[in-house]
Amino acid sequence: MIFARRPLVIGVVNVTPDSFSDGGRFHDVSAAVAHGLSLLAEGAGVIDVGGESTRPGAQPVEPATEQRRVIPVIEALAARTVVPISVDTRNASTAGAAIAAGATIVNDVSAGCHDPEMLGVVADAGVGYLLMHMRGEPATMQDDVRYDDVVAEVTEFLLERLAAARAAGIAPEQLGADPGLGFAKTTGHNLTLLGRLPELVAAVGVPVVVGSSRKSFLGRVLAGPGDDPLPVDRRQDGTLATVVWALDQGASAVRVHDVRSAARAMQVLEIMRRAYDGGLTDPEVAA
Ligand code: PMM
Repeated sequence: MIFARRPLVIGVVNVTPDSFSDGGRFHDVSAAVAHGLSLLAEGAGVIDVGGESTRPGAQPVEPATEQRRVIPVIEALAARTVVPISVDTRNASTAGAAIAAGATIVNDVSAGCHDPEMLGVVADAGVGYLLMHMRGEPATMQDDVRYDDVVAEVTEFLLERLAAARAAGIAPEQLGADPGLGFAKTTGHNLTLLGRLPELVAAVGVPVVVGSSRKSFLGRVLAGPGDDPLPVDRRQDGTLATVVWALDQGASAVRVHDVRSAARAMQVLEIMRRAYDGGLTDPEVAA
């Protein structure tokens, strides 16, 4: 499965009018395709195309609308690259249409809880399946943010959904898991999940993907005491810190909007890892 080829930077293309981070910027097909191609040039190892905003409080989008947004973009990108295209959807019909258009990964923020057909569609197609932890629906998820031990409870949920995916016929090597930063979690929960990431990685037993990019917990950490959270366009430094941390602490992939900086940070991290292992053989690097 693609996520096992770590480390990997997943570039986000949101074809939505209202995503929190980039809503409206790539809403038409040609802008979204151009953006996807630029993320590929910057080093994305997967392009994740979504047509439904899942920001806290977002209202659901009809699958037909979602498909009108993402299918032409996936078709165009799949025709231009061999890099895997993933579709960010909770809807089985959208997943099926995206697979027919060339997507080889389904990224489901509901982990198969939203649409009972989802696991079967993915199993039949034999594509990758990234399942994420969330509670309820994006419209209501921030109403349910109580945990006794967020790492244990998110891990338990992921294990249960991974078992359901396997039981539905999805091959184990096609699976990835994501703790769902920002989905039904407080700032403290998000930071705890990142801080204790190695525990979660060890427990779930499949490649772990982390999506911290531009999320509001970073805006809160970076704000001065008593200040409002920093706006989305001022969270890049924080994003990069979490990207490096997540990859160093065992994540296989990071899902980001700014691919260039994540890919370059990953490149430096990898060379430091080789140096740590005593494996620097490239004369140019060793000189
Ligand atoms: N976050 C968002 C959307 N999809 N998928 C996964 N697997 N993990 C995430 O953290 C995630 C996701 C929300 O961010 P966006 O609106 O900027 O895409």
